[in-house]
Amino acid sequence: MPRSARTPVPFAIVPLSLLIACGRPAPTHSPQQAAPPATVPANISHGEAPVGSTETPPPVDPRAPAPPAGHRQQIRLEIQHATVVIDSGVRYDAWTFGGHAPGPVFRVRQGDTVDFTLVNKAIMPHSIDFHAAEIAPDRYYTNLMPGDSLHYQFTPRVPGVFMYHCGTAPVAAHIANGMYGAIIVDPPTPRPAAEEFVLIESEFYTGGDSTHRNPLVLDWAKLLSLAPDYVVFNGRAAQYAKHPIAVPVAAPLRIYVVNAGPNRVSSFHVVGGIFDRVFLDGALGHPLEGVQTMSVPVGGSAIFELRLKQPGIYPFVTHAFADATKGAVGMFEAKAVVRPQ
Ligand SMILES: [Cu+2]
Repeated sequence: MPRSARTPVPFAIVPLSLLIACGRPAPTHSPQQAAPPATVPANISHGEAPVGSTETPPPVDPRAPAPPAGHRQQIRLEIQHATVVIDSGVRYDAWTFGGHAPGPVFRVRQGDTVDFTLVNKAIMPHSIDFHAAEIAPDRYYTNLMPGDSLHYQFTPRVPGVFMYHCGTAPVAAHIANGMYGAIIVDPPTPRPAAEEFVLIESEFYTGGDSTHRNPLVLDWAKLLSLAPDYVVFNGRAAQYAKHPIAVPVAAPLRIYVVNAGPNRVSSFHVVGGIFDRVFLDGALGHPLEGVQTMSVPVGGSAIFELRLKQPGIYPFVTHAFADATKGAVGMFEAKAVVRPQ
């Protein structure tokens, strides 16, 4: 649909809290303000200003990877220090799995053999902790020296979506610097077909060059104060507000949400929707039903299923709105499916 044909949404029906959350760009360096913003910037809003375009893909594809073939899954990860973009024009000196923060999303099946290799191409020790595995940390989650590699196998027993992260001390610094990702473990009988997305919530605590000429770096004092500058989905502030995720109206949606933290609990919510089912970690046969908002603890996850009943734009947020204001906001754009005549 051409942008000019988009039906404007009257300003009056947009909740004030949402406008504050969506309208204010994430702070660039010094988030502590004495008063909330009095005006609504025009970059992310509803109707009266552009909300982005689904014709422009978001920086990070939120779609879940396809289920794998076979029962032996090879996973190889390289640890790299890399500069990543955490907001428009804001670069961050990250520690990563695979050059990006978050690292790649993996998908395996319950009972598969995961054949895992980790290679440390960074200049300092790192490690990896798979929440989907049940193995001895002192044998497998050990520090890997620069240039070294590690190889082992594990068999995921519990279906769900699980965090992985660097476990090297101080763990908070390694996670805050970008060392986390997600692995989906499918049950033996696949879940019903749906449009599937992965959202990894995390925080950035930034210090360093306030002019942004150089990449920002971790501010340890902010981290210990639980005061992030950015709270983001998939590594970048408000990217899916600027580039809404197109979905068919009324189609089944499944959202795999992992909260990497390292500090802030997520209160995941879709404005205009009610979750038909929420699966907490491995609670495959015991979903919660009819849920408006669900906490996703740091280091935890949940799988959300819902349908967006009418065409329109549906923000998703952490309903802890200070964190949404800092970038943990995105939008689904539910569109009618045009079938060929
Ligand atoms: Cu690390």
